[in-house]
Amino acid sequence: MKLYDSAMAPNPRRVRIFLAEKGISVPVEQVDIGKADNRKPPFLAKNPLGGLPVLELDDGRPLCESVAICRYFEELQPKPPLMGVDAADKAFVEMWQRRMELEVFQRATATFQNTHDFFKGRIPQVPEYGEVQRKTALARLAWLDGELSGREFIAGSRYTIADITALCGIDFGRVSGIRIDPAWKNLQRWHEAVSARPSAKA
Ligand SMILES: N[C@@H](CCC(=O)N[C@@H](CS)C(=O)NCC(=O)O)C(=O)O
Repeated sequence: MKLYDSAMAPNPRRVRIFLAEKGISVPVEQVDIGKADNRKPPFLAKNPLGGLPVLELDDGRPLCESVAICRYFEELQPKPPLMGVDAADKAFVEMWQRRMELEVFQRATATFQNTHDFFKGRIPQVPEYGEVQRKTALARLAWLDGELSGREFIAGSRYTIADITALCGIDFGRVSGIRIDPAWKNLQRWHEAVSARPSAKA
């Protein structure tokens, strides 16, 4: 199999961290988003939507969507569990993963896409929409700070894919002015802890 990756982009980072936590290594090929190589025919044959990452399976099928790729590796190698261990735990991890994706990660990427020069001329931008996303992302971080007052990680006492999605969303948000307020002590404590894991460098 082969992972089509982009070292600078937040979605591929989610998969790289997930793999590092599992201790799995796979062949990787970088795709240059800056040169829009992901929007050209050879790559579009793998993912017509142009998004990274893509995992090409041994039989040649391109598996797209970061969480689907993580799910594949979770099934191949369940330990350490990053997507829950029993019916209720799996459901709660899914709940928090979805919340982190929709409320933090996607708001950070929507802010970037709608306000940053990188996307000027590449996609239609609506800066006002980006500003709304920035403000909402910050409100969600304040909410998350409160949630983390009673537990170590996003979905409970164990590190999961929800932590990975939140970390990648928050770190990517920095370039768009989405930062952890020093008053948010719980979120700060959590961010320091998950950033200190070796996988965060993946
Ligand atoms: N929903 C997809 C999103 C994939 C995506 O949009 N990836 C970004 C990188 S974070 C990308 O390829 N951006 C470049 C572009 O859209 O041209 C996933 O979860 O993997």
